[in-house]
Amino acid sequence: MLCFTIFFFFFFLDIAPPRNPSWLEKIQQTVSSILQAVNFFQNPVDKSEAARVRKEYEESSTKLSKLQSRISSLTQKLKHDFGTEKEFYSFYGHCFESKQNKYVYKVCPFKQASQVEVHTTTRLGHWDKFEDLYRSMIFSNGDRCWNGPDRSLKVKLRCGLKNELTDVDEPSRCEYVAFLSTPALCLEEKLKELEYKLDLMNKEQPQGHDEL
Ligand code: MAN
Repeated sequence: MLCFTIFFFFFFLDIAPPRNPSWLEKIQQTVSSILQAVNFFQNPVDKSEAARVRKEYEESSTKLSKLQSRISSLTQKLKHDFGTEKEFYSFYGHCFESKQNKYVYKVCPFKQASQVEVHTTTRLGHWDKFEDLYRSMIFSNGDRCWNGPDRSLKVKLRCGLKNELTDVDEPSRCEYVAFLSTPALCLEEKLKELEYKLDLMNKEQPQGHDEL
């Protein structure tokens, strides 16, 4: 007990022990590390600092999860074929509608197509692919037709001043066709027209200039 009292006397007053310093120092260090380990002299916790760090952590977590979901939706988007010149990129996330008699037809490229009658929606097909050298969009595996095939839709694309779905028809039961006018096709059409005109001009030009 006496020894312990002497030790604490030196320990707290931080006075160098007169005799056998290395022995006392060893005990001082051991006890000091034990006290630190059990956090005997607890430092007061700064609660406002803890709250600030927690808030910062929560904000960063929210930002991270938003970025992760953006990355995953962009990854999904980039899996699609948007055409040779990526000319159909602007179709992504858009739907085109056309009213024909009692139905409203809704075509959402890269997603699905449907036929809506007041409150009833019939699926005409899920996005399948482009066909005819990017001149048609195919939607297949739609709702089963009674006594018939699964519904499907072929949307024929043509050059137009604006995106416009027209002429939806059902030439064979539950097999639908429609037209979509779009500026996305006009560049290619214009180029072909110019190439054709150039070709004609070349053919019409008189031969034998080099001989002059
Ligand atoms: C619904 C619509 C029609 C289709 C019939 C087939 O009435 O989807 O377009 O021809 O079902 O039974």
